[in-house]
Amino acid sequence: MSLAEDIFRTFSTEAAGNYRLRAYGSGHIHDTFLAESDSPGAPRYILQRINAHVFRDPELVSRNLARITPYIAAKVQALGIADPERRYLSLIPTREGQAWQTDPAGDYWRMFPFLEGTRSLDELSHPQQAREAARAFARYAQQLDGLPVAEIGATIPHFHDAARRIAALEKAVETADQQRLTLAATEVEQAQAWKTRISPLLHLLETGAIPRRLVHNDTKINNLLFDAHSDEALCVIDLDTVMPGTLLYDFGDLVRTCVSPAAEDETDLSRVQVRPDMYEALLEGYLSEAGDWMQAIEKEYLTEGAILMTGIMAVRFLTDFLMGDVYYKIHHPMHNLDRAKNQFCLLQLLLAAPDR
Ligand code: ADP
Ligand code: GN1
Ligand code: MG
Repeated sequence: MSLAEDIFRTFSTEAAGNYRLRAYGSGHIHDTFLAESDSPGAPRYILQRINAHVFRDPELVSRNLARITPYIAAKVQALGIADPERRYLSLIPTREGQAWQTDPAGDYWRMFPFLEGTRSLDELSHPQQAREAARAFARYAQQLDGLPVAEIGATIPHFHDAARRIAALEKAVETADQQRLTLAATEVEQAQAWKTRISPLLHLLETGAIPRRLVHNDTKINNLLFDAHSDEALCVIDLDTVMPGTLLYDFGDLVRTCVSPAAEDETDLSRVQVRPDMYEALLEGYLSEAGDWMQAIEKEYLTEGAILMTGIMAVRFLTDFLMGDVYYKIHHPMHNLDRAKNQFCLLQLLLAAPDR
């Protein structure tokens, strides 16, 4: 029996039939498994091993999750909407009643019900999906608003700190092998230009003029589950980076992953585009949930978030390439460089977009 199967059996499930596990999803970080039974109608589950290289304190990640999931569930239930179960993530406890399980190697595992009748999208095809996604992530930030910041620890300190990301790139440039450095020379220059461009925004973030609050911090579009048969956005997932940040991060990462018809690793850069209708739908959808809880300065600078986050991702992919691919899962040797080129291309297009 595999380790994942052993771990699966430590969680409390209905003992209906034999479960089989297989790798699932297109996330870059955790090891995600879908558990399916051979008994028709038996519930399915998502089992995940937390990536301990990325999350240095997996116990904190697990504790945060055990705090956040019931909090959001209660908020969703209070809305009185039909079928609330597909609209929040919940943890399946272990047979001993714990919110997570450790294995002999010291890794941390958790399990969720598989949210049936949902789908995750890597690219969007209609503005209606973009509007829905933006509303869902804005609502999620609003739901987090009442959770005391002090109760949630920073699972990745300085996660979207652009100055540190640039510093890490500069360090990687010093130690990278010559071949990788030559391949990445243009992108290293592009990173420096971006650094200059965002300097006024960084000042507003550093001084706290743009407020820090609990946000999702990883609003990539495949971290949202849509209804399988409609464009309705149902459930925000991948909650490990819920921690203090700014709304610019959430809106920005959403723009980064929704505005182009091409995936973030598309190598045909002519396919990377800023679709104006998508962009408008994202902004309109996000602001439609803004209400009083969002400050004027947050609304004013939301769109700068796209420049910030697209640049941060470009720099992170580039740094990982120069470091020898130590962070993101890659599927071929140039994968991180391809992602970086794609994101720098998107960044240039966003900077040139007339209505941004
Ligand atoms: P990663 O941090 O590696 O991106 P995620 O938590 O985002 O991990 O999970 C990876 C993918 O697994 C998601 O993009 C989604 O497709 C799928 N997934 C995760 N949790 C669930 C769930 N509870 N129900 C259905 N699908 C899920
Ligand atoms: C990672 O976990 P996933 O695949 O949703 C990364 C994000 C990046 C994204 C780029 C914890 O997100 O910050 O934006 O890849 N998550 C972490 O695709 O580093
Ligand atoms: Mg994910």
